Order: sequence, then structure tokens, then C-alpha cells
Amino acid sequence: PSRHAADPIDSLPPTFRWGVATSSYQIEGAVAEDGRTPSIWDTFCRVPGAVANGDDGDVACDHYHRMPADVALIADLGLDTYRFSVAWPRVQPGGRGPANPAGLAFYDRLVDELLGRGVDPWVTLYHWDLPQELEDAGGWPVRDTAYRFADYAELVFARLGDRVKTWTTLNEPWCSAMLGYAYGDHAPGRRDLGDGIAAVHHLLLGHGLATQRLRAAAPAPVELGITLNLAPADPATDSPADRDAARAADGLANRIYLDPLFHGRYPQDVLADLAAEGVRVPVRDGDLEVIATPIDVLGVNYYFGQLHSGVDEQGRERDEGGRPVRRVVPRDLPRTAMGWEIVPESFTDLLVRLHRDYPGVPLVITENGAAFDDRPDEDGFVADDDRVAYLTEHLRAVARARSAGADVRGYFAWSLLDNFEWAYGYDKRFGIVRVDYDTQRRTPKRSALWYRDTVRRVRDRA
Ligand code: GBH
Repeated sequence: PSRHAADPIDSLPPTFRWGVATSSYQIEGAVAEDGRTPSIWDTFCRVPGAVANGDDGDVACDHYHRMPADVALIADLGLDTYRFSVAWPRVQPGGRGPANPAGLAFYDRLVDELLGRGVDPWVTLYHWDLPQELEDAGGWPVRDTAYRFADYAELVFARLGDRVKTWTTLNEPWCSAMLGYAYGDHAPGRRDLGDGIAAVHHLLLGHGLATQRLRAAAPAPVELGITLNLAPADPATDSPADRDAARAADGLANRIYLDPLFHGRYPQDVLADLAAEGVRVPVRDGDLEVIATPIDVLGVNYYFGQLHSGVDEQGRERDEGGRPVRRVVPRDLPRTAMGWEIVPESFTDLLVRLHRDYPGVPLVITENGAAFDDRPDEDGFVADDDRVAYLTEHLRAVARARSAGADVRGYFAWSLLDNFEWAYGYDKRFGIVRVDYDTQRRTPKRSALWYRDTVRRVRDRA
């Protein structure tokens, strides 16, 4: 028999970091305990029609009360890193003033539990749960929120910085800014492009300020960074109109974050597109230097890429208002339960492109995963071969990008648990561990067992 080509996954090095990710509002529940105040998501969930089935995070996975058992799940899978987020309204109720010791104590216990089990904690400071009081004062479109975030970051660091070595400031500022303030699909549900773009800038400013504060406060070296959701945007055809549509999509999804972070400037073409919409970025002198404060790691969240076109179905390049047509062209590809196309090749392209255009910063995949229509058997076991295939193909995509030179240092599956999937509520399940929301019973799916075995195999090759 012929020799089989080795699985690219087996080329990942022994130092590669393997983990899972979650976020506070999606799993914790206990929204009114130990002094936590409402976040914009508690409020948004009560807006009729905002979230599927009227779901909310009041109980979620009840992780706040089940934390040690959830940490045991991670350790039993043999993973070395757990990426979780801290709920701002838990540790600094209302978003200003002194820390709430009872709120911080939860994360203190979590960190100790992880370290005791040999799992490294990776903290995300902000995964979308802005204290409602700060939204009432204007939210992210207001400059002051950036300074409030830096204060909050410092206060969490003062308590956990002796044990947590890796920190990401923000998770996916695109979602916070655009879904929250421009498109209204996420909390706080505002729909104004100008607010969205102001939020982009103040999120980035908050990131830069927090990075400076943490660096100054750190007694020993720490790893600091940010996580972006990067969305590969390819032209549907080689026509100038389609190429321009892909350029514009890439600009607003990716380069409007990457260029200020790594080159200290907003991309000119994006500023021009925004100006055509009557929108400008509220930059003040010195902001871009703060935003470009060097970081140690870029977190990359990847789910899918899309094809873009600049012509409508009738072949027109302008809409009624005279604006250029911007359209996503669906492909005949397999999709996840979210309707997202499965395109692992775009993951490789993205990582190689980051290496080319923004060299020198190590990359870690801080989220990758998929929702599928899970069918549990009587014991609650899910034979999720579709998720195993998705994860396998995407890990291969990462390994291929590494072979092409991209400096990818780790991979975290989204998510440890089925959880509150934002506007989709509990309908969409991303977990490698099933959660029965009636009993809160956790059952590792086939994908969890596959992940455990894969990590073990790659490590054992070393
Ligand atoms: C992540 O968001 C979140 O960090 C995580 O909390 C969430 O549970 C997980 O993914 C799964 O959704 O079609 O124009 O909206 C990812 C959100 C979804 C944002 C896809 C970009 C594509 C652009 N991303 N979206 S659009």
C-alpha cells in the first residue's frame, strides 16, 4: 500500500497552545448576585423581538454556581488554556468607582481552580457586557467610555495580574461597534453609522489605554493583546466593481482595526468611503499613538469568509441613491446551522495575509467553531460528526498557514459549552460539550472526545 500523506495537524509543534473559549454573559447566569448590576445585554434581552424566543442570560449555563465542575471538564480534555471573559458589571458595578470584592472573588476562585488543574487562564476583559449605566451615559460612541474601560482593566489586573499571564482587552470590537450601534442586531440596539464608527474609535482607544496601563502595572512580563473577528472578503469575479466591493468590505471589517493597531493610521480608502456617507472618525491628536501601543499577541476569531460583488442582479453598479452596490454573493457550499458557509481555505488565506501585511505579531486562534443541529441520544450524547469535520478541516487550515510562514501559536475551540448565542438565544449550539438547559447536565459530545484525542496525539509526537 502507498504511504499516506501525514495529516497537517500532526505538524503542529509541541509548544502549540490548545484551549477552549467562553464568555461571561453567555455562560454565567447569576445576573443579580454578589452585587452585579445590569449590562446592556440584560436590557437588550428585554426588548421584544430582540432575541430569539425572548431568551436571556439570567441563568444561561449557571456556570457561576458550577465553575469547579466546568474547570474539571476542561482539565479532563487535556487542554492547556482556558479563555474566559470578566463581566465588567460584576467587578465594577455601574462601570465606575471602586471594585466590588464579591464580584472579583469569583474570578479569583476561577483562576486558582484553573491553575490548580494545570490549565492556564487567558482573560478577555470585555466580551460585550457593558454596564448599563455607561450606556445611559452615551456608551461606546462617547469618548469617556474608553477611559472608564482603562480604569476597569487596571482594577481587574490589580487582583488577577499576579497569576494571569495573558490578557486580551476586547473581543471583536466590530461586533460591539457595528452590530451594537450601526446595525442594531446586538445590544444596545442602536442603528446609526456615525455612532458605530465613533464606537470603533473609542473601543480601539480604550484598548490602547488599557494596554498601556497594564504594561505599566505589570511587575513581570505579561502577554497583552486584542481579539478581532476577521472576515475574509473576496471578490465574486475579477471585475473592477466586484474587486472594489471586496476592498470596501475588507476595509470596514478588517483594516479599520488592523491598520490603526499595527500601522498607527486609519486606511485612507475606508475614511473616503465613510466620508461619502457623511461620517468621520472622531480622532484626536495622539489617539493613534495610543491605539498603536505594541501588543504581544493578536487573537484571531474565524468563522467564515464571503464573496462580495459591486453589481446587483440587473448588472447595475449604483443603487437608487447613487451609492455603489455592495452585495454578498452566496456560494453553493455546505453551511453550518447559522447559515454560514464552510470555507476552511479562507482561514489559511487570512492567516497568511496577516503574516504578510502585519508581520511580527504572534497569532493565536482565540475562537473557531460551528453550530450544527445536534441530536442527543437518550443519554444526552451527541455524535456530532459534522462538528468534528469542521474542526478537523479548520485545524488543517491553521497548520497549512503555519507551513506557509504564519506565526500561529495556538488554537481555542468556540465553545466549551453550548451557551447563550446572543440574538439567537439558546437555539444555536456551538459547544463541544452539550448542555441540557432543563437539568444543566453537561455531556461531552463526540467533538470533545475527538479534540482530547487530537491534542494528545499531537503532543505525544513531540
Ligand atoms: C463570536 O462572534 C463571538 O465572539 C462569540 O461570542 C459567539 O458566540 C461566536 O462568535 C459564535 O457566533 O454576516 O455581516 O454579520 C462571531 C460573530 C459572526 C461576526 C459572523 C461577523 C459575519 C459578518 N461573527 N459575522 S455578518
